[in-house]
Amino acid sequence: MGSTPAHALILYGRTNAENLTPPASGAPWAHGTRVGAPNASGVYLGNGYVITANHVDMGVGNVSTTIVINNVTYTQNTAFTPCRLSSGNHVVDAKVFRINGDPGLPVLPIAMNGVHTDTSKNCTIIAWGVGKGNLTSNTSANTTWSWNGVSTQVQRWGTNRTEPGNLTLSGGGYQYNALLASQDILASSPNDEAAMTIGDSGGGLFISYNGTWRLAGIATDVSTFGASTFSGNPMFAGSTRFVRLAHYAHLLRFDHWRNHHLGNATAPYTGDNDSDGLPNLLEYAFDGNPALADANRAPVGGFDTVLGIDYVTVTYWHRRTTTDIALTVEESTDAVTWSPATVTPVVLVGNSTDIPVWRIKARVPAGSGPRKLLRVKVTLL
Ligand SMILES: [Ca+2]
Ligand SMILES: [Ca+2]
Repeated sequence: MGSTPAHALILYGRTNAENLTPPASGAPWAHGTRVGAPNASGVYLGNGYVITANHVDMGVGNVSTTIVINNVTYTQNTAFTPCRLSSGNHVVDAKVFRINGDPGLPVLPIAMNGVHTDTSKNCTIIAWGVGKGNLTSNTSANTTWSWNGVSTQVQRWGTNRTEPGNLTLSGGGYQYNALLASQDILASSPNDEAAMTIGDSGGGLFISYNGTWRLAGIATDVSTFGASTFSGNPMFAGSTRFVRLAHYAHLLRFDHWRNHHLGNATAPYTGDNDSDGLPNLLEYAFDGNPALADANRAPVGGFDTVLGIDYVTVTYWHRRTTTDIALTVEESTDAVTWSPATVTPVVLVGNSTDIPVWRIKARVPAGSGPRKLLRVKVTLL
């Protein structure tokens, strides 16, 4: 594939001063996120998590210095290492990171695989990239605009339509299912027809299902760099590729995970189909398989002595792309009253963006009492 990072929207029939306010369609404009600087886009998922393209440069130290959501600037939560999505042998050009603070926005629905058709659908794209530059070509077959400078970078929306068919993209170290949107001047709303530019990487593609807007794609790359061509002829029209999020949302959300593994998005939290003693919610948090007896995913207790200090420990797996649970270590002396423990975590497996499942040992000083108990508590947000 011709792979070039997508970085804002160019609209076929509009100026850079248009489509800068929430669209009348109700598409989730407030969730559009600026990831700067360097400049790119993202989508606010809820619960303090933002999703963007994995290839987006977060900046020095993997930290974005300017995150703008709904006109408010946030800082990145540096206690959470940004975490890439991967599933089976698919290495996906998408990652999640966390912010400090609460934008007060609801959890954004995501298209569910096998439930919400995402191909051949009208969509709205929201992102922060540069706008239109000069008209560089205008023939009977196609119309091309160059991309403008960073001073035109702003949050903008446009529309498009996803192409039919299954598309798997490979290249640049990535492989993933993708959605494709091409720049068609014969579209139903040609003036709002959107092409993506530099700064749009990580922007969201949204589809409305019976009035509910769902995130369906994360922008990853464009067919041509530096200029965008609109055409009524597919041979000439440029295009943008998106991570097809329905195929990976089971890494992000418990209902999608249940749908993916159990064929039932509302399977009980406490269900234990594989009789391995781990209920569904814990299988999700610890990256277990709810259809395979894999009790080795359960937390394990132990003892450590470090520099003469005795610790009790609990070692557990954590799928870090989960955006709808909180995981805390609690301690007790009587197994009746539990309180949050002050832990020293040690990452045994993971500790990088590219390893989405970490194995973590949490140490708590044993103290002088007769006993101390630890547990890992998983709360669905
Ligand atoms: Ca189980
Ligand atoms: Ca299991």
